[in-house]
Amino acid sequence: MLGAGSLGCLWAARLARAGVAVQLILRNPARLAAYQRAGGLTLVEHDQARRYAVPGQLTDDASPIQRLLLACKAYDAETAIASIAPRLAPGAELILLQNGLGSQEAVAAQVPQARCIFASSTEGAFRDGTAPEGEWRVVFAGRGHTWLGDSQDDTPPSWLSDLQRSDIPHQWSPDILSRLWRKLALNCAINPLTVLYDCRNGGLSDHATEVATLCAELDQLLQRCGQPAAAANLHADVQQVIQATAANFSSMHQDVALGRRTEIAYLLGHACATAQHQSLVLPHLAALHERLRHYLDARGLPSH
Ligand code: NAD
Ligand code: KPL
Repeated sequence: MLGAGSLGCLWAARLARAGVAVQLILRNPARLAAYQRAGGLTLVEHDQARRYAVPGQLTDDASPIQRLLLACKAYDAETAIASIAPRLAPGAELILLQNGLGSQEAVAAQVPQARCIFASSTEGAFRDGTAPEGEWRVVFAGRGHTWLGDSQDDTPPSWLSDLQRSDIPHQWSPDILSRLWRKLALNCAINPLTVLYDCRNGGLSDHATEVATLCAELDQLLQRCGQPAAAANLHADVQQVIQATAANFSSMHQDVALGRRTEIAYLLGHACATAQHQSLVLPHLAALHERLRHYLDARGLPSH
């Protein structure tokens, strides 16, 4: 497991609980020492905390890697994979848990000897930094599902049974790109506006025309990219998500509120870059991207 953050620790704890051999790869001796002082990972589920003594190791450990779960943010994925690339065994398998699009292909290009499996997850977890275990304590905040797939090869990997016995709800999905595009479109229609209007998801019902215009342009983009299934009923789905999550702050809103870098480049940035590449003019999406970039710049947050 490389990228021992919220989602990575959620996966590692459940795998360890089921007896699947898993190790955390940490990027430097200071982080490894801090992890060892914490005595392992703590997973909080239904208000019950349990610790799992998952072994830790450094990126430059000598042992070869056959199977790797990459769970860092999209903007860290290329650097993270470069740090362990020499350790990948021939035919190694990588599961890429990043949200958005763009990072997965960049990673796959870096490690042509490996099979890259893309994942899209609706599970929710966050690190409870206030606890004595600090960042090694992860709260399982939202039940969800994970779709996994390989657009180059439909064959499901044999280790899906490990996810089954670890109670990680999942499905092998030959149309993983469609799933990732659909999630990207939902995130583009909702998240930037919640940041710009500084509101919960439900607050977007006051901006219904703007949401509808963005959905129409996202629909055009998905059609042009050969993803018609990802475009089907997009606007209705966006409206339904806004209602169902009305009381929540979007993940991008939470990042900005906490002064954390967003994954803008792999969401709205990727949508706008793809439109440009396809010579497709989407003025509202481009203007939204520009407004969001200015907003982030003004707060000293990366806008790319
Ligand atoms: P996170 O910030 O909690 O964890 C990322 C971890 O990766 C951090 O611990 C960081 O130190 C580590 N990291 C970064 N670069 C590294 C490197 N070079 N070497 C070693 N470690 C490195 O992030 P997260 O919330 O777990 O999100 C991971 C991905 O999953 C994101 O793309 C996110 O959008 C997606 N996602 C998260 C959730 C969630 O609930 N947290 C849900 C669905 C999807
Ligand atoms: O995934 C989301 C997020 O906040 O990132 C939803 C709830 C779908 C809003 O776009």
